[in-house]
Amino acid sequence: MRKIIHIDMDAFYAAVEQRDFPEYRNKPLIVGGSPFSRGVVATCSYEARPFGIHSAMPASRAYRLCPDAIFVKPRFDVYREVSLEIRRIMADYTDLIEPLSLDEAYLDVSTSTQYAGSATLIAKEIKTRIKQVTQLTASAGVSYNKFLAKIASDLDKPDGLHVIKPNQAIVFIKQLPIHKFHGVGNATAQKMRSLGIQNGKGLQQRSLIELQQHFGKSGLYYYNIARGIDNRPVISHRSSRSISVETTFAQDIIGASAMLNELQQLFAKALNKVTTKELKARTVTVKIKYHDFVQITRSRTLNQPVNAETPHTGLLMDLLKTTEIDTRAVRLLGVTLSSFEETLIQIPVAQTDLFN
Ligand code: DCP
Ligand code: MG
Repeated sequence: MRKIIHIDMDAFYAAVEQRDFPEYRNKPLIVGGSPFSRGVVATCSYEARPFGIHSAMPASRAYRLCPDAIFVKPRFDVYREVSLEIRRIMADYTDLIEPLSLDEAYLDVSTSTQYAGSATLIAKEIKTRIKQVTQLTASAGVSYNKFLAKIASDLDKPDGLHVIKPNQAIVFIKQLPIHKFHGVGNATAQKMRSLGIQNGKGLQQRSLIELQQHFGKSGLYYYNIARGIDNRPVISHRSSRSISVETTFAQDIIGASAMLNELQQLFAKALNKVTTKELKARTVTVKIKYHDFVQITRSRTLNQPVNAETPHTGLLMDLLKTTEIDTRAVRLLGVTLSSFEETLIQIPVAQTDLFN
């Protein structure tokens, strides 16, 4: 049986702003968007939540719900700094850390030695140290798999610590409303409700074949999580050696400009994934599958890691020039980023000493 912790910071961007600007404390604060713009809310402070404001809501709507709210711009550099601070704390307990975003990560502490291997006490200490170092609160979920740990971290927010033990899992899942299942989006939740599945109990009552008929490949995942089974490993960024995104076209495409347009989007997606994992990549590979399934790749390794400022249009074009895209139709395009450098490794030793 594994021991998984999921850590998620509370009202992350908003909490950082309230920490750095005391005048925002105890007030409804909205990060991202402005009252009369078309932007959206990135997040809001807990004081703003009773008004019904939440992430991804149009800022104009948030303003109507709470005209007294303070709107501020996000400061991503600061959030990234804090994110690195919390990752460094986590790294003292395990190498198996899988960040999902700046404020969230899974930890597999199955073989950790602190507190005689008690995941609950380790989670408690991580929360305490995050508070000491960043003055921010985090919520932790502890269980024997990712699915349950992630749900648990949400249950006692803010500043929560919730444990779901193996013998509690089935009963817990039974009462869980279907939209709270991670991996069940709005559209799927809607579909499940239309099938009479309201909660975990409803899901438990469906056969595997039924679920596969309605939800295809995801059917097995739903069948398993309804029974508290989730064997997905925690994959640390250290263990990933490349990140790929690809797309197969409904209709084959032909010609450099159509191709370039697609590749730019794939590149942006891949770069986003790499950045989320706190990695930097130096090699860009383009994959092309022609209409007849013949597949080629072209790559280039740069001296500097790629980032949003990299003149990638020229780079992608250079790679395309050595292919037959102008004469052969293409059914699939992909971009892979590799040759990783890890952001965490670059932290000077003197700084890490702070945590010893
Ligand atoms: N975020 C965003 N856009 C979204 C969702 C989130 O920009 N649609 C950003 C802002 C959040 C951060 O990511 O502060 C973390 O997202 P969470 O979903 O964990 O939300 P919070 O940490 O803000 O609140 P909670 O306490 O509910 O976790
Ligand atoms: Mg959060």
